[in-house]
Amino acid sequence: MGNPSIIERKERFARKMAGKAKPTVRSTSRLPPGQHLTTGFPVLDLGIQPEISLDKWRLDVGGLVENPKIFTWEDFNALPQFEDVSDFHCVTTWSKFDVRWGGVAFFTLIDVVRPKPEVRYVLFGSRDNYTTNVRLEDVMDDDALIATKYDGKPLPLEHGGPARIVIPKLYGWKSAKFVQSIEFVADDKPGFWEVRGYSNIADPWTEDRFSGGAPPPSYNS
Ligand SMILES: Nc1nc2c(c(=O)[nH]1)N[C@H]1C(S)=C(S)[C@@H](COP(=O)(O)O)O[C@H]1N2
Ligand SMILES: [Mo]
Repeated sequence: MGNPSIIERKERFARKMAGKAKPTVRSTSRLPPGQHLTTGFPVLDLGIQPEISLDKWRLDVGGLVENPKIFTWEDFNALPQFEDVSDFHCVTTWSKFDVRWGGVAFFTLIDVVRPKPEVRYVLFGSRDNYTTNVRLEDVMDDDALIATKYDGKPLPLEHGGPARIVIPKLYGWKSAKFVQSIEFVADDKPGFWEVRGYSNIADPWTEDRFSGGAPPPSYNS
């Protein structure tokens, strides 16, 4: 008795892990509308990069799950490791191709904590007090992960280390850096940018940038 939408998507993930599935193609054009390609790796944050030592680091995964868990760094890194290359799209219009992430696949985490059938959304909390929300189906793409590595090396603090979320198919603000909590819930709860006029869904392929269509006052970077 699991969450039916999870079971459905797991098959594709299993094929990818077996090396039998091709990378996800979301459109005929690799660059979503209104985006331009960057070769650097811009840093976007709220002006805070909260440092934490690995022995103090915890990841609290709970909500409507069969097996809530508070991971230490050691526990978390003992989970099966996943590496993947994906594209990253920020709503401020830069996109970066071929970002090589490493860490724990979202599917692996879901296997451990086992969300209940009524779960429909996932809420993320970060150590800079940032929050964001996504639909359960969004973390069940085969390229969503909790990243602890970038380009084969420990994830640098400025990019959200020691661990961050990566959900390539949504605008970057859904990929919480400095993550400290993941909550599986039945009812949605808009996060930091979502309450400030950014789209709840954040799909780059339909240019779903702002709720209501117009830029909120904070959009100027
Ligand atoms: N905790 C936290 N996560 C965050 C942000 C933030 O300010 N705080 N900014 C978001 C935005 S707007 C983007 S585009 C990406 C940027 O990731 P990068 O700095 O590694 O490029 O992180 C997202 N995750
Ligand atoms: Mo962003």
